Amino acid sequence: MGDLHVICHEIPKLELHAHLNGSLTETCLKKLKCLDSSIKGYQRMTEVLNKSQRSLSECFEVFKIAHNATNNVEAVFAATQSVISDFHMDHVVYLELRTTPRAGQDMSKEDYIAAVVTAILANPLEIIVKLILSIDRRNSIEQSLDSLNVILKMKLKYPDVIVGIDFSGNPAEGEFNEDLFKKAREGGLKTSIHCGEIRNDEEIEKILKFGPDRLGHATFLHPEYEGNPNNWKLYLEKKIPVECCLTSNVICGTTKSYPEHHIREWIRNSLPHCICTDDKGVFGTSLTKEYTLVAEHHGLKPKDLWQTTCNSVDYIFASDDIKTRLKVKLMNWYNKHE
Ligand code: 6MZ
Repeated sequence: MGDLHVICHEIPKLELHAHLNGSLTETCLKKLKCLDSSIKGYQRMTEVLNKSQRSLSECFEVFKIAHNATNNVEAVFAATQSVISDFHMDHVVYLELRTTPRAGQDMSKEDYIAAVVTAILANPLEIIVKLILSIDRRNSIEQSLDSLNVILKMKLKYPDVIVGIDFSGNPAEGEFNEDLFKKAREGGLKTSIHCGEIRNDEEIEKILKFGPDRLGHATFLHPEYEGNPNNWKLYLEKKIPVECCLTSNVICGTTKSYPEHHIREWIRNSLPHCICTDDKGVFGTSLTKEYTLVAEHHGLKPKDLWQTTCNSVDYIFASDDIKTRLKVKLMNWYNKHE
């Protein structure tokens, strides 16, 4: 195996934690006919973000620009196509895209979801794409229930595309509601819950007890975290796969540095995890970059990265048939590059 960055690019990768509107590049915003002044604002904000650590709340300001650019169905469709194409070019072969259904100019939440699904179904590229729909934590319980009902209705219409539900948004706002996600689970949705992105031991405990299929970030949940040690014990009982997003955590200042990122505990203890981008547009990253960073800062060899990818196949929200196809693809790749 050769040069690290080249290998990281070539490995057929799986992206399991990517927010649609956080993944938009400037090129995509231009295509969406976003105002020049907004694109300049986006450029300025992402440049500032990528030069120094910011607070999470500052990072959340950037999403507003992307949201303004995707407030009609044509733009949502085009944005989805563009993000799928970017991941395909980064050699991602399986993508679980997530997004928060939003009503806008002449657009209902149903229309928003339908636009994303239509773009996924029309995708001609060699990349399998599934959809996870997000509930924004800042919503009231009534608003969240309304979103959930829409999501469940659309799940019945597009059962093969809509596979899961996510709980995300500014972690400083709102709280996890177990009943809501129980209802989602009963409706056939897999659950990926943002957990412990900031210190919040009570919520982490609640989420772990609920037992989602996957956890997003899990930053303040590791053996060296000085918070509630019972949460780590609880985690070890459940061993829920964690979606690790290094650059996002470093830029948002929830992790001090790449070498200190909590992925090291998951690697050291062979705990289930996958490497993800979170918001590749906002944080100026790619899955290839994230793989390279994990290799550089946590001593993983290309074969270990390949193994991490193979392990991730077991955590996806898709059929056994798709899992088998992905494993065959990864095995073939390995045999050619050994
Ligand atoms: C929590 C995040 C996030 O849904 O409009 N989002 N939520 N933590 C993060 N870490 C930085 N990054 C993105 O994509 C943008 C939305 O995803 C959530 C936020 O709610 C953000 O507004 P969509 O496609």
